[in-house]
Amino acid sequence: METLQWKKKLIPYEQAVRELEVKFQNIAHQYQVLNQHSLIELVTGRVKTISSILEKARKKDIPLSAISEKIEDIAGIRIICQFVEDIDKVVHLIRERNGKDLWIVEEKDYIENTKASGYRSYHIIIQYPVYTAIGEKKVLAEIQIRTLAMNFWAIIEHSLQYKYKQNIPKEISKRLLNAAEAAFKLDKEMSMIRNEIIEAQELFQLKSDIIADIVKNIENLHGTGNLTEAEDIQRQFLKLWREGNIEKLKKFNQQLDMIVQIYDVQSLS
Ligand code: 0O2
Repeated sequence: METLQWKKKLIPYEQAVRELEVKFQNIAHQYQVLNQHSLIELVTGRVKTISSILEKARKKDIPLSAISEKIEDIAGIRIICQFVEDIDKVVHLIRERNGKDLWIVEEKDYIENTKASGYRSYHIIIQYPVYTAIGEKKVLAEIQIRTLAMNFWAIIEHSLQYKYKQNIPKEISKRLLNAAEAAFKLDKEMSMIRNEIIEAQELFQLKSDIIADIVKNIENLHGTGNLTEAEDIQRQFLKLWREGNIEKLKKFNQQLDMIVQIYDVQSLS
């Protein structure tokens, strides 16, 4: 296939990856804002390189004319979560969109059914419609959902597979299996203290939200021209900030809200 044809062929996949990345990044952001802790740590996407597409087609005996129906992961999205439990929630969110903006073709649960290599991840193959400058096309895309630990292992193992062209020496394979077991244990241990970790993350988020609010209020006060009062409040805030007591900071911010409101009313009258 000529280079230009490849470029044209890959356009819908590039668009699908960009759109899906934005969609899942939005979910990640909105969940964080609403729940004060993250469901999705990271979303990445890529279009398979021409060389990898050709390699896969050769390995699976797929004619070039059939690659868009037979190779499911030309468009690939990876969703990374902190905890195994979060994977179920992400899967649920994707299933809820089935038949709306995407169509689920297949689910592959390599977490329940770990691969012989030690690979763990949850895959959802979807059909996704894109509207490009060259028309409408429904493309297949693979969404891989995994934890940070699963991702770490998979990235390392993938590099070794590439280096050894699928023939990883026995000794290294054994170590990789041990590492997969360690990643599995790490996920399990983290799940045991998940509530503790989430509480800590929520507290951190709450504190940074309150501090951002206080700083905005002090800036507003500055804007009303009450410089002496604003500086006095700034000093009180820095003292409380050093103390680090969230309840006191919260109360301080509530009082500050009222002061700013009074000045706003005065400036209107
Ligand atoms: P790349 O370079 O990441 O794109 P199937 O016919 O369903 O058995 P297929 O299409 O290979 O065969 O599907 P499978 O097994 O679900 O794998 C799809 C993708 O999952 C792979 O794409 C990898 O990204 C990842 N994957 C699957 N098994 C392993 C594994 O043992 N180790 C690692 N690191 N990743 C794995 P590609 O095209 O193989 O690779």
